[in-house]
Amino acid sequence: MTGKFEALSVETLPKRLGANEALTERIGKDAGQWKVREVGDGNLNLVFIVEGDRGAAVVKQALPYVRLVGDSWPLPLKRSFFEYHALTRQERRAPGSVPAIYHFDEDQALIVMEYLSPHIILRRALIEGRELPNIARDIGLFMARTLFRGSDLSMVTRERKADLALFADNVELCDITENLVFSDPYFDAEMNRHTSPQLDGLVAELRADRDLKVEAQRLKHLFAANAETLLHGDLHSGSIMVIDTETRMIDPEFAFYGPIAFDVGMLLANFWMAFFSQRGHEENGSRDSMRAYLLEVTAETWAIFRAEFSHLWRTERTGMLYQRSLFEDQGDVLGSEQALDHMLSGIWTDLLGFAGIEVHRRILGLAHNADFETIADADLRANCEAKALKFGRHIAVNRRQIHSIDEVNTLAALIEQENRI
Ligand code: SR1
Ligand code: MG
Repeated sequence: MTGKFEALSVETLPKRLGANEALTERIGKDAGQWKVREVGDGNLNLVFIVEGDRGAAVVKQALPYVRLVGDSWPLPLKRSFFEYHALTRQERRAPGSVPAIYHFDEDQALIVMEYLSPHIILRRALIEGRELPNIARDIGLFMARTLFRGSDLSMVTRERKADLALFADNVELCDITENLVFSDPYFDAEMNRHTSPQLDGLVAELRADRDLKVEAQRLKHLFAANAETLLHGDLHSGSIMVIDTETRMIDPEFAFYGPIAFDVGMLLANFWMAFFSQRGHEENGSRDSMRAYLLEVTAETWAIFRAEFSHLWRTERTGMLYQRSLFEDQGDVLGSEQALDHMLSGIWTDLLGFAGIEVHRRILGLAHNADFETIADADLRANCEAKALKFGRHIAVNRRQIHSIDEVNTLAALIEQENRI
């Protein structure tokens, strides 16, 4: 299928992809028998599950506009190209962590990939109160491996620069993040919304908070100017699919070269939001254990990330940064460890900033998350959101004075215990 872009539909897919070998090999040749469902529940794309007599596959297709908003907001199809290239790199750098790719059609902005079943979206699992045993390990490893191996700590610098140039063209998706995450939440931007009138006072306070606005812009600067590694770019709990024994990262269409701390901060923010939203999903203290679990997951994810990043630093540091010739080869292992500590502590400080801002944008901006949105009682929802906002503000503005994840989690638990904000 080549030529002019045309959006697929449940009805047209079998006819248009019926001769695609990547699909027929996996799901069966008789396209007339295929069952097709459109299941896309994200903000941007079409996602079809196609089942035949031999198996199933996913067909993901970009639309030339933002699905959440409509065709008044055009968005380049090229995001599918970036997603495809990010997935191939992630699979190389963290094998088994993303869906297998069967086929990519650039003209049709379409990726045919592995159907993960019975996996569900992590966000949904956390809303349901499921305590998945392996997510901290799996996501911590994924982040450390992809972020380390996509940087000048590991790559041949010529190849990294070529890759940097390739992903630098993902301008419009970066623009979404630059506006929706770092700026819009802090003024009365057109597409913003929040739980009103319950949060009106707090929202006005945050938008008048000079320290917070300055910090958000410093983080935006870091995001835009620190092309440190190939990021997933949108690593939240809606971009992860799980079963108890397996975790897979999906949807890296926002991939570009940015600061390591961005992916880690976004991800942890989504665990902290899941934590603050639990009160809205519980009956009679039934989520006490889930709350404890979520805080443990944040601590474990960060610990695994640190440990794996450190391991890669010691064993795979082949890039142009902090060369072994300056340290280990001269017997100066302590120098290399000092540099590692310095790097990890920078990532820590910055991830707190990114996490705080991510919490804010999911409550004040355009793209909210189901953790809070599925709380039907607006007063209860606002109460959960207000606590999260207060937490986000604290960790973003005070990030240089916070030195451990236990400190952050103690703060989260204290704020969560408060009755009203
Ligand atoms: C208009 S797109 C809104 C959000 O959806 C995506 O998943 C990203 O998180 C983006 O910020
Ligand atoms: Mg997405």
